[in-house]
Amino acid sequence: MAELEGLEFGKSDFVLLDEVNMEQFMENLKLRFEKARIYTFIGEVVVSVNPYKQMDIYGKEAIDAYRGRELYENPPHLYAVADAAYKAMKRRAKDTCIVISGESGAGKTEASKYIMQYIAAITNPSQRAEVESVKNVLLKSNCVLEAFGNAKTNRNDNSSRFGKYMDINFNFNGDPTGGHINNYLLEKVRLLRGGSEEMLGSLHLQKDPVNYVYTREGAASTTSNNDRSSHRAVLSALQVIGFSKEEIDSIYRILGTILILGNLQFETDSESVQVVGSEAVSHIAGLTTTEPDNVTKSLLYRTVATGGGEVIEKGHTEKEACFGRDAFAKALYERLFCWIVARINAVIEVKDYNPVLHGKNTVIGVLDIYGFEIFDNNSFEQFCINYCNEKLQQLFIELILRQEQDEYQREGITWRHIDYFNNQIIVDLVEQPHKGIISVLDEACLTVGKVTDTICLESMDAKLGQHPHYTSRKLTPSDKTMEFHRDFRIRHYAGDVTYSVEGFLDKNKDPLFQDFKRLMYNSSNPVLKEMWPDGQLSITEVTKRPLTAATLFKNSIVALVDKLGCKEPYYVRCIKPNEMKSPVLFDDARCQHQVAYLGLLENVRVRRAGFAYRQPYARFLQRYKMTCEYTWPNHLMETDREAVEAIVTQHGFQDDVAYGHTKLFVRTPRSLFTLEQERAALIPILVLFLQKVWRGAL
Ligand code: AOV
Ligand code: MG
Repeated sequence: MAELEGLEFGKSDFVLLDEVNMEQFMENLKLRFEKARIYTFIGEVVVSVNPYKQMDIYGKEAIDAYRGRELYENPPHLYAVADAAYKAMKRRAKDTCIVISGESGAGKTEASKYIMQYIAAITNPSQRAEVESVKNVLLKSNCVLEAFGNAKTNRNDNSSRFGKYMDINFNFNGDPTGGHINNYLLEKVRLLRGGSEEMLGSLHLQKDPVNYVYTREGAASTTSNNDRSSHRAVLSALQVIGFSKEEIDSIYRILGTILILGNLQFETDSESVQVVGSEAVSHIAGLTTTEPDNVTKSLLYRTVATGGGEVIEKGHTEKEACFGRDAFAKALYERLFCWIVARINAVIEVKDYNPVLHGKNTVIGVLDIYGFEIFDNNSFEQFCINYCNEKLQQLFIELILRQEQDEYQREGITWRHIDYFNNQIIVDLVEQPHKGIISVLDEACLTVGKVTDTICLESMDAKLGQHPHYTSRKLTPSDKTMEFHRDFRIRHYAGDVTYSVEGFLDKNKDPLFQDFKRLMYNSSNPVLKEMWPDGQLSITEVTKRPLTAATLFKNSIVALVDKLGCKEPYYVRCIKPNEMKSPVLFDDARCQHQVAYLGLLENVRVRRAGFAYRQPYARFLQRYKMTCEYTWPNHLMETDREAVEAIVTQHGFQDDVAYGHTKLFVRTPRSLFTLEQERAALIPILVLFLQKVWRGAL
């Protein structure tokens, strides 16, 4: 392996460490961060440390340097992995995927954007218009999805509140022909600021987000100049993607409705619940093109079918009305988001692809999902997010191991097993049928009668009390940091998280009164109607219990993992250097914790204990033939493999290698180092020699 940067920048591949231990790993990681080398390889995996400052390493020059090159020819970079994934796809017609993982704020979303930009930059050299337009939509979709799907949290100012998996389809030329986005949405509600006075006026909105209950919390710290230009960018992106004027108008109307709903209040006079003031209702009716009376009715009553099949209207209590209002607002937002994704998919979907005519259609998938998070108060959303991260860690373990094993087997080489923590046990704790947390939750949601969060927690304690990764305060009353009866704790691969069960059942049921669905379906705005197809069912038809939120989420993540599992994976492992968003602070303890739970040390060990380097015989020969008299300038042996054997033997590291069917495997980096050094020393001599030849001196 070539050391392409000076040693003062540390080792560019952790595999090159003299010894694999935490101390050396951290020393190297820190040194590189301090020298603004934010990327380091572990073989083909890129470890990235969030620089928290703009880096001048993503421009056209960098793109040109990485395009079509091998990993070891350039310093570590996202572009190197992106190119490797692209080459595998193009040369070997492999479906590949790039999985970006790391905790909240570690730099996943930024990395995914650079990767997309790189792929866009290196494809379609002939600038064919239809390919350019696909690329444009793929790139612009990011901006729109971020606007609607990201929000400020304690851990990240631009935190992804949805998971995104984007497939990019390529034709046999290696040019993008389309794509598909899968979104994994969880947390709902936010936005505003930056709209024009005129637009806000027509939506009956005020300019300052502090005026809205739903946006008040996040409103304080952002600067409005930025917001204005971001808003413009989103609008123009929507137009480029092909949203019509009516559609964009509907999007704003829905957002307006949500904000007005958030401020809408109820009061109870003598016997019945009323909406406070009449303005809000008429604005909502106007924005959603529905009848004000119907709006009021859906807010205050629910239609229920009695046992005898009779349909009656039941008035809400004030509490139920508030609950219904918030559920409605959230559902509006969620459906809007899903509709936007579906709308983008309809534009980028590959149409009329004929494999006979066009060759195999291959795919690169890019996964950018919400990272592992721990807040002061963790709820159902964090539970789902962290479960998702467990699944991805499991996949990493599976694939990195499996990939190595497969390769050794394919090449006829014996494999030595390396041990590491397998988080399958935590995955099981959450998702196992009948016993896992999700199944206990679902059971509680299905039980008729009053099941509270606390009762649910008790049944979790009963079923899971013995599990080594589960604790509850009730079971260990000495633990003062947890609240009696209300909390449970999971020992995640990335750390302990205490979840408050409060609200778990409601969030899992995620109930929305049918009346709202019907209200929206009956809107004369076709966009709204399209978002609420289930509103056409009459009350007596709605009998089947919908799947719970946790089960839906689990199913979608299982499907995602299946999808990733059948592709050739490339990994970017992101590390957050500190909690301050500081570009200069390297918090040793925090970083070491991440290195440990991400299993990076084990990753290095697997890579080394097996064979750190492997190269097809022909390529090895090409690079090193100048270092051996029997192979320079050309060898006379029957096969490349024999020629490679000659090089290896001449340099005396025959005990350090294994000969596979098509590749040479080298165990320790040192052997290659020697070769590289010798090669480097020979190059100037060679250049002199060639210059003389050219000048005719020889
Ligand atoms: P995340 O995606 O991993 O968190 P982001 O990619 O949003 O994290 O990164 C958080 C912030 O760190 C960004 O808004 C940038 O300010 C900064 N940052 C990250 N990577 C870079 C980079 N390569 N160059 C410059 N700044 C960077 V979450 O979505 O919360 O899990 O759910
Ligand atoms: Mg993100």
